[in-house]
Amino acid sequence: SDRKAMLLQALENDEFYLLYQPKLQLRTGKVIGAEALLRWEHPVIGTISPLDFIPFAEETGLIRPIGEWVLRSACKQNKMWQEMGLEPLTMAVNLSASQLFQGDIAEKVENILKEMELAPEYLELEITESMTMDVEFVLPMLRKLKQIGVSISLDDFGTGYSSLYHLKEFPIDTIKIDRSFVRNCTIDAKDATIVKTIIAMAHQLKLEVIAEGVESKDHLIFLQQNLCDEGQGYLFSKPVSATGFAENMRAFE
Ligand code: G
Ligand code: G
Ligand code: MN
Ligand code: NA
Repeated sequence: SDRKAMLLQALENDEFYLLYQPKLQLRTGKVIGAEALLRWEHPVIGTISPLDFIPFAEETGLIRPIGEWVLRSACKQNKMWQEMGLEPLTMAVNLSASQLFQGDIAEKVENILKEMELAPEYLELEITESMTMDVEFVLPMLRKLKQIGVSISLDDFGTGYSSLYHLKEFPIDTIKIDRSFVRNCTIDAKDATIVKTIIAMAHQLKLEVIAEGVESKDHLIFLQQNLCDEGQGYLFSKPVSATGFAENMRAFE
């Protein structure tokens, strides 16, 4: 189809790029990681959001080469930042469902880390609950990935289905509280309770917890008071280019 040809061409013509958003340790205010976020710059249409092409890329199988491009580029960038002398960061990459259903995803990840000479502790994979339909197949994949030494976070936590089941079964390291709960946590008692309860549950399960969509000083204070480990959001930085990110890091230091 036309759309498939367009996506293939995008890969060939280097129309994809990544933006990076910092993750901060809330206790210290230190930047400890980054999330890589995919963008498509089409020569005629302009910037296209992953929301508008990832589902199609999944249907057509093109998510495989695109996902591999994202992993390789994000790991390469992380290595470059280390070589520039920035404090080492954990780079988070979003994995889509069909990438986890590739039988060889762990080998792919391992090869990319080797190729980039990046230690596995500096890579984190964000998975969403909607993708976790077939636990029996996904679980061995996640275990293999964990064996390599990368970490795994459960993205958009609380919005998927049977969240607690996944929390129990999957070898995850971090819960990402969905930004829909964070948005009104300082003004809505229900959201406040949900956020506090997710933080407490994460800690009792010996998991780290990060809040997404931290947009205000009030959000930050609430999250710090409730001992949320990390935060990510427009208050700290919107997603920026690799160059912009490195400049911000230097400014933070
Ligand atoms: O960056 P933005 O908010 O526009 O991202 C929109 C959605 O696209 C988010 O849900 C995010 O997780 C997803 N996304 C961003 N980059 C990638 C990527 O490289 N791979 C996949 N599968 N999803 C991504
Ligand atoms: O689903 P995922 O968490 O991967 O989506 C990340 C997306 O969230 C990015 O596309 C980014 O643009 C968006 N985002 C990041 N910080 C904020 C924020 O503070 N507020 C809102 N509304 N969106 C954010
Ligand atoms: Mn994410
Ligand atoms: Na999310």
